[in-house]
Amino acid sequence: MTKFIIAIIASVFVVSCGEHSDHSDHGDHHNHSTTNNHVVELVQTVDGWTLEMIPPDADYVVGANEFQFKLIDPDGPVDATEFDVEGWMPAHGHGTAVPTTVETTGEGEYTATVTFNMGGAWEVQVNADGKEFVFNVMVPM
Ligand SMILES: [Cu+2]
Repeated sequence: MTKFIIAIIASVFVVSCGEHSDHSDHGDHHNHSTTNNHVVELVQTVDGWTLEMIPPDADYVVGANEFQFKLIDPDGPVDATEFDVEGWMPAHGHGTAVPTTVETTGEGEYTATVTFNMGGAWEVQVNADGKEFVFNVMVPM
């Protein structure tokens, strides 16, 4: 007997920005990285500084989300004097209700807790000594 194994790889990118479908059921709940597949450049370079954003292992949630960041320049890790992280929802023109906390763990590494207060398309904006990075994230409704 010969078995044929057919692998179907479906890449589905659903972009529903600006549209608010109000599903109250949670039948489509995934444990892993549904939203993290909405990638998005997780590594960005601005003026010679490269910032990598490491999102939480699980899906983004309405509530607290922990992000890790690694900042380097051509010489290695950069400990910025100022490392500011903000959540911003462009469609509605608002930030987070709860201020974002940032911890510098040294060696160019930072941890930020961003508390999204609603589902939808958000930006995680990072200002590292005046260099501005923007990462797009999709928080499930
Ligand atoms: Cu909003």
